[in-house]
Amino acid sequence: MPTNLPSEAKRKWNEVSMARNPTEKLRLMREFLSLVPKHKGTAKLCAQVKRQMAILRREIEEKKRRKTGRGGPKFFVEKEGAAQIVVLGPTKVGRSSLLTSLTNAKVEVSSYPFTTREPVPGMMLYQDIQFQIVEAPALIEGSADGEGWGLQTLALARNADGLILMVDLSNEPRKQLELILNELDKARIVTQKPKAQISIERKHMGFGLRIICIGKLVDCTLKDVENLLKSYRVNDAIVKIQGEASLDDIEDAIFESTAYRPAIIIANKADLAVNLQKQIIELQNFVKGKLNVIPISCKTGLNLDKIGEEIFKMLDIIRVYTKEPGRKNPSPKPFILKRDSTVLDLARQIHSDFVERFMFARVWSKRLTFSPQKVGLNFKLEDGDIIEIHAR
Ligand SMILES: Nc1nc2c(ncn2[C@@H]2O[C@H](COP(=O)(O)OP(=O)(O)OP(=O)(O)O)[C@@H](O)[C@H]2O)c(=O)[nH]1
Ligand SMILES: [Mg+2]
Repeated sequence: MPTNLPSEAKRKWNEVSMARNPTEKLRLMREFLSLVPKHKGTAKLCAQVKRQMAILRREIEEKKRRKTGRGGPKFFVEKEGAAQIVVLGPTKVGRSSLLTSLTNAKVEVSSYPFTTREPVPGMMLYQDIQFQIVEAPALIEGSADGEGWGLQTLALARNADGLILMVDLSNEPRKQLELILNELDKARIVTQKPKAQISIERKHMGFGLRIICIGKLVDCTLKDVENLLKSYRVNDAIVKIQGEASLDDIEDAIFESTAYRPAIIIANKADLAVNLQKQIIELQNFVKGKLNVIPISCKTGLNLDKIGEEIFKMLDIIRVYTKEPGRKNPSPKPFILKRDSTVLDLARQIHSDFVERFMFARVWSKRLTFSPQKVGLNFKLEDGDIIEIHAR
């Protein structure tokens, strides 16, 4: 997004980023837009800012409604269990049917469209952990531009740990998938790990600019990045750059970060499919084989027992069982960590001062030639490992 914005506009965007009050933020965004010259190079940016304004407007409305006690749908679902998975799809694909098949949730299944109007959570057991499955209201074309409850639905997806993209095999599934992916794209949510991952965390005045670059800068130097950030008055922040990032990627992140959410595609109503095999291949080709497509039927129960494992695989997580020194058995409740986590990551999760007090750990694992093995903070953990940490 090479926009070449005038410096007043850049300065204004900094005011937007720093504003905490939604009404104030909205006013500043309007002022920002008036400072942006309108041409082809800025069209995308303007659309994006307008979308952010629409989200803010909704937020303000919702707050007002809650104050006056007029209720209205609630769009934030507190996370529970090992991960929160949001089920997205057009109406009538069977999102409620899936939720009732997999979880304890009570939700209405009906042949009428748009039955589910607010997010409904339920807990699903997978081996020894639980996933929270949340049915989102239906997506429609224009959801990302504020149609229906689209903005809240997409905010729900942004907040999730993973997504189920659900389509109906008896009703043009490829078109349905295209719709879902389009709306996600507009809302800057991607389902494939982007080349660059950039986060900008604003800090108080006087903090200074800290750029942490784990990865590679493409076509630019660290100095260029610093100059760009300074031109936007980003003087006090922690900027993390992962992967392969270009200057454009960093400019993009100043306006809105791209959220990466892993996803699987669930193709429901396999019992009604005319040519199941062919349809599944078509869907796989459509996403260039980058997302898993699982045919299921909520009616016959086909493949419902495979979903837990698919979710687990997509999340790229591992379970680690801790054991207190002297005890015989590990705790039955595992810690959930990202794949490739080390003993250090685990120690941090257990307690903030655990790392300083750490002496050594013992790990039991099937993959080790002998167990237990004495290890240090850098030891890489794997799913199923049992660990005993010795600390001062
Ligand atoms: N044949 C068949 N019908 C199904 C299947 N799954 C769901 N249905 C039917 O599809 C219709 C819609 O199901 P819901 O689960 O309510 O769909 P939804 O996606 O939650 O829809 P909304 O919340 O209204 O947007 C209902 O009539 C279900 O009985 C399936 O696997 N096979
Ligand atoms: Mg529903």
